[in-house]
Amino acid sequence: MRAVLSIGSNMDDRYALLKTVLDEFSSEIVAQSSIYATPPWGVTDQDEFLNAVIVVDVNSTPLELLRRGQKLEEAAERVRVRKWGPRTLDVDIVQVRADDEEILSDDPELTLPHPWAWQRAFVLIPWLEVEPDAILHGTTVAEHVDNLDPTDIEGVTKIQEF
Ligand code: PH2
Ligand code: MG
Ligand code: MG
Repeated sequence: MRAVLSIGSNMDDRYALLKTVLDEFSSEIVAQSSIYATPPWGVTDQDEFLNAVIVVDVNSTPLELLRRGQKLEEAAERVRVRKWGPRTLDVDIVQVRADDEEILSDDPELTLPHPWAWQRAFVLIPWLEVEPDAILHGTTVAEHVDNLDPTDIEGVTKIQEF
């Protein structure tokens, strides 16, 4: 099963926290984007985020993958204070594919594909770097990026290799 993960942090040592995800999946990683600095979306009076996208190839179910991500969030001592608020580490499953078929889920704990990814520059621009031709809701990632507001694109800056 192939999964596209969007990861983000805007507290503490953001780069080191994102790196814990890379370390966890090391041998299962198929592709990794650069690290991007992104303006906070949703709740704007919080610090800038670092975001990246990784593609992993795992032998597990989507829910098992979700649990692995949650363990990393717990290890980062993530505290859920406020929706869209500051976080040490967020590991979101954007899309899952098995034999190139997209897996859909309306499980309230894990909606697949991620409901808002197609309109978030902080997900799409890193994803564009690694899988521009991936299809989400019938449209390529590159086309979703073309449809973003230019000001959203401008705010997203590639800062370093992952
Ligand atoms: N995550 C959120 C809310 N807002 N903004 C940016 N730039 N990056 C994120 O990862 C992010 C956000 C909720 O998970
Ligand atoms: Mg999130
Ligand atoms: Mg999340």
